[in-house]
Amino acid sequence: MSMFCFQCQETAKGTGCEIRGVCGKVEDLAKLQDLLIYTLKGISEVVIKGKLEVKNLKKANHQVMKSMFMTITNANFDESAFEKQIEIMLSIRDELRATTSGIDFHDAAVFEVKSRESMLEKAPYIGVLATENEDLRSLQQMIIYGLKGMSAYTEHALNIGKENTDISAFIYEALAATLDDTLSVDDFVALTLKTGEYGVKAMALLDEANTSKYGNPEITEVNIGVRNKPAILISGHDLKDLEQLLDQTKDTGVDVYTHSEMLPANSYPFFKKYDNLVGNYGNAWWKQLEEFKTFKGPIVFSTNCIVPPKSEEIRNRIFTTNAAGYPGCVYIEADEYGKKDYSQVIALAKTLPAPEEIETGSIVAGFAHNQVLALADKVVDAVKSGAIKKFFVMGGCDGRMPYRKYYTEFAQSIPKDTVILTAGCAKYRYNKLGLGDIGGIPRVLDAGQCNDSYSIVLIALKLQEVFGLDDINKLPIVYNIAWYEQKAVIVLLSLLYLGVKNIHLGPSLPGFLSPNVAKVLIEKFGISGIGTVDDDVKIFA
Ligand code: FSO
Ligand code: SF4
Repeated sequence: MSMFCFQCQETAKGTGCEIRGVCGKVEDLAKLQDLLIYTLKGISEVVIKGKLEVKNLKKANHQVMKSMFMTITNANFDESAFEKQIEIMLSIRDELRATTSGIDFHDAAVFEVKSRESMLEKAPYIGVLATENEDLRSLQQMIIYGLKGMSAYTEHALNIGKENTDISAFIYEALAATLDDTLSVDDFVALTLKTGEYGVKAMALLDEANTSKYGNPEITEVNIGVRNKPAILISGHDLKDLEQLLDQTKDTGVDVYTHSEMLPANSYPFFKKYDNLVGNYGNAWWKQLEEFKTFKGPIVFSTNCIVPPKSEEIRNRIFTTNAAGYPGCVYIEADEYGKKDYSQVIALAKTLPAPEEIETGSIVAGFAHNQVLALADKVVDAVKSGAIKKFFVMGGCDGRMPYRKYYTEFAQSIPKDTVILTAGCAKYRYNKLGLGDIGGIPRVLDAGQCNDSYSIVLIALKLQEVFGLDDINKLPIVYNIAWYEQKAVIVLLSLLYLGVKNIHLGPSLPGFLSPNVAKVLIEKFGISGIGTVDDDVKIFA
């Protein structure tokens, strides 16, 4: 076995990528990512055992977030970026350790590597499989994956100037715990729920950052057609990047389109002032290779999900920033104030043709919590009158595997008196089906990005309050969630922490769940997989 990774839904055979990642991650990249995580565990132990004041560790806190984010599925394929990040983190670790004394540290807090070769030599001993007990391994990895998702969300919030050092303190606590061999399976089950608790805090922080800066999303018809001007496509989740790109393209004759998880940006009042924000181009992340060919212009990846571009022509048009990276593509660095210079992207756009039309018309977005709560009376009346019988929470991720057509067929097959609440790129499986409305309430209410699952939780809590229910699980809501990568893991753990039961998780249960851990999730939380569309529609109806 040359590598081992089982962090995403598309993991080979549902058990683990051992030769090369289905996502395109190769052996050396996998090793460098493992070593980076190991280094973060070491830093965490120094912080925890050394009782360091997390509030004073801004540089470490931010770099830990970035490092975690870099290792999310298909965020960063650039081995040199990982080598550099490991060096940065080792120097932070050593600086912090130098402030402590008389403490006996784990190898992760003291090991040294001097070169890429020594990094690659060290890696096979510290990866996922180094934890021999499969239940401990399963729980520890689930926690680490949750922390990766959490770090992604807190990094976006930080880019808008909001942070909560309690979340960083928890990240240290949880990562350090994975080095502590005195902890039991029960301890890690408790830590898993605590990860969900901090997941809620992270999503709330990002929601606050986004809405305080960009306003509350509002119902918006988002154009999915094109105009006849050169343009830049911006993908990923980072709204600050979109803001800077729009500021810099204003009056240049270059248009901007959102892609994939950036679609919800069109619903924020702040972004409506930009005439050159045309709308959304294309679909979920996995269709990008096809859609980048017809888009023609430059593409900015503000985060994952990158599909390795096969052609040099497309690689030359891809720019990355934040935690994202791809070898051979230009990386746009922020200056010390977080400002980025997109001039080379804009200059390239001017030399390229306008996007080719692949769709026409519009889709409706913007049903985040504030907007839905503004319609609360209407929604409650529709439920009381029986016009709406049930809500299906179908948020999460999309993916490239053909079996994901389940979600399209499921959305088409559920009764017409039901409403889908969605967030994340899973929406692309059913947001263009024209599923109609119920008394003016669209049957697909799109709350936004995967992190806006927080909005769905707020909506559920509001409905619970309005209907005077003592348990969120008594609401007429069914959870049929799709997952792909680690942001979905933190969303799931957050829902479990909030007491949501009987979540159906598909298209397959995570490969990182050991049989015993899966049993705990099934028995304690009623988690289950999915079946056929026909069977599930009957079960859920
Ligand atoms: Fe999707 Fe990718 Fe948002 Fe993820 S674009 S899969 S869970 O990164 O983050 O929903
Ligand atoms: Fe495999 Fe997913 Fe890991 Fe990529 S991220 S190596 S596809 S398990």
